[in-house]
Amino acid sequence: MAKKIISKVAAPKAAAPKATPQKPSPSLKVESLEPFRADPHGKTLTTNQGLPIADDQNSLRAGERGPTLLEDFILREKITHFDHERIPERVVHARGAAAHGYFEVYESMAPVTRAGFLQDPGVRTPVFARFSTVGGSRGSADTPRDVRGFAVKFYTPEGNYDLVGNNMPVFFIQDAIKFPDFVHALKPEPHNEIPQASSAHDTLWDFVSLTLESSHMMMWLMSDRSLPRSLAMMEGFGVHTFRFINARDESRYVKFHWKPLLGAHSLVWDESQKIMGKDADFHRRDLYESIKNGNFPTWELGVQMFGDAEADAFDFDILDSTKLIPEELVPVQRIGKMVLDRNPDSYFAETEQVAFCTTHLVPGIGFTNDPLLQGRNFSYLDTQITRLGGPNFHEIPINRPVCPFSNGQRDGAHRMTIDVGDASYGQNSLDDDFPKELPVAEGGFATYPERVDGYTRRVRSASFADHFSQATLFWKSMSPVEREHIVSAFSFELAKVNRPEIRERVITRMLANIDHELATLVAGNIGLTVPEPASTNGTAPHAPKKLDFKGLEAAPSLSLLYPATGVTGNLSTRKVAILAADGADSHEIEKLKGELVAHGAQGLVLGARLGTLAGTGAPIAVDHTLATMPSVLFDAVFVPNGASQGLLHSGDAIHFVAETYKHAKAICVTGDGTEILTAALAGRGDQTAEGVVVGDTLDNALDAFIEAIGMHRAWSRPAMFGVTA
Ligand code: HDE
Repeated sequence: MAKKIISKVAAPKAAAPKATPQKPSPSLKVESLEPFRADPHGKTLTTNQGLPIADDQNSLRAGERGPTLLEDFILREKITHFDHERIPERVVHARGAAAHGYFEVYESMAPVTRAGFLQDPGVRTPVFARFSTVGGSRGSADTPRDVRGFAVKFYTPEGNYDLVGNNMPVFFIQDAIKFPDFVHALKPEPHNEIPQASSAHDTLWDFVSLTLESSHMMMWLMSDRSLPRSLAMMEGFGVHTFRFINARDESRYVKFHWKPLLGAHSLVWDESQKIMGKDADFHRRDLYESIKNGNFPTWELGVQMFGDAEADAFDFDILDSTKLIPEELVPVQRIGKMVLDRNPDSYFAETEQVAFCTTHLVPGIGFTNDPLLQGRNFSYLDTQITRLGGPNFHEIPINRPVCPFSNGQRDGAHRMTIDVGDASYGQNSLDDDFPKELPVAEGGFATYPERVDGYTRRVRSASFADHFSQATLFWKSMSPVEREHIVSAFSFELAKVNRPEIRERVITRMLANIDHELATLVAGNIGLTVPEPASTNGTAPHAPKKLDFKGLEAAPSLSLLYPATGVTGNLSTRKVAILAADGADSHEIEKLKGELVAHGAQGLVLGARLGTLAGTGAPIAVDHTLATMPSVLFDAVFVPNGASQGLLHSGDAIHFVAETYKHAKAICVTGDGTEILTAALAGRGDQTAEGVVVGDTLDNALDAFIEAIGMHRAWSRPAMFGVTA
């Protein structure tokens, strides 16, 4: 069936997460459909009023060496604009990267929702997705230990719908009134603005050890989920429970999920820290390059749907954002897919100015009384007014709905629309009462008529009282290597906390109530012992009773090693370093590069210097120097036959292979390339370890190497030199 494209944005044919790179949508087409997208090509340089400029190199002076004249309005216009180029960065989620794409539903969801964009598999709805870190400022690095924002704007014919989620399914707090406290504790400390983009400091741990509702989320934050390998390799979650409402006004609850086709995969902490220094733009570069190379990031939209009876049967409250519903209890149904296939042309105009609001809703989707969501529904509109300078931010091109919009709102800073007509109020007789309301039956929005009853009180529901059961469930659901990483993460962060009483409080009040082994291991690493589980903030009793998840002891789908979560075997967007020197086997290098491209991956030749190397056949072009591209920026390394003489004296090359081994990534050496491996392992690593492929020639090593790269990491590989990854 021919695809209908419902907007100004051209969409490509189909997503190919693997294999053949695709061409992004041609920008020319986009430009002709989006008149505000300006291309300077072929244009004359002018002032903002259109005055052609003859000299933009020199300001107007009285005499060749004299003072600059106030009369120089061209200079003043240019500098005045420059002086005002910055807007306030986002209070949280300041650092982000984004892309355009489309969403299409697999089959009509009409039985459960009347949302227009979820009705017709023949329609592609344009989207703009922005990913972000939370704590760091706009100029901070991409790979700190942090939650990632996952915000998607759907440009539907019924208005913009924003699904503003994260890459973790729960949150730190239960009530919006705690959000400023949490963010103040997370952000750099107020007296010296240290540390940047890091949770490893006193105020954060002070807050969470006193606000134990954050226990579950802290487990996620200390897990590998906070270190995504790439933005395209992370899951997304709507977090709150929302509603689907169908044409018969029937409602059911829904939790939203984004499932990456590349699988969810993570970096290791040592790597993440080094990447912050070696390439602070690691994630945004990967997103940009993947799209440029035609390897379009793709997610499936999943929903967990359930009714009141199921909600009531849970031991926890579905309105509590510190709880998730294990997929093992309510399966995730995949209902459509999102493909990101076009990079923004202007970071500022698009990625920075995009304004997400949880209140940007379409008919067929509704809120619940989750107190966190209710607070967010106030916050997002409010924050945009400061950030984007007034109430007309919906007129900025990236925020404009693709459908007509009309109402009596007028004036305000940066008003773009020139409204025609005498009446800016309703009801009016002057303009025949236009714009008119649309009855619900014809598509007008109606809030779901939920019955609400109760006394006006400041109270936390008793159904929100348990803070540890799901944290324990998470711990029990982790594989051994993920548990090791969680222990290391807690140990690292607490070792950075200066006040001993805070360190102790985390052990006794939080970890001891989650799992005794976890608490003991972390305590041991920071020089403490674990007493009996201590009493908590008064909401949970001594040694709190654990909730029952219908007998579920663990939820395997939460582990990154669960096959449907950490999908393996897809090499798309992976980067492989080829260490080369004069004498390297040109044929092997060409062959590997070709094979990688066929898998949607890339092989890049690294040498001591730029230029070409004398290979055994054709000259070998060096893509990058070893000094600029360290191992942490790659997924695997190949040392071809013939390169060893040139590389053996290179500390960078030996370190490269050793570090790749340490981070449990795939290694392939052929012929005399083994000498580099031997030098790198220095008698302490294991050449037969998982993910290390040694071959006489590439021909007999290639399949095993491709498989090893597709595995993401060789977790069984023993830690080298006693340093864990
Ligand atoms: Fe946000 N959050 N948030 N948040 N949030 C913002 O809005 C807020 C929460 C999330 O790429 C702000 O435009 C409150 C949960 C994302 O532009 C602000 C509360 C989740 C983004 C704000 C929360 C999120 C934001 C800052 C607790 C996951 C970035 C700038 C009640 C479900 C969107 C802005 C983008 C941004 C408030 C909690 C996700 C201040 C008050 C839970 C992905 O309005």
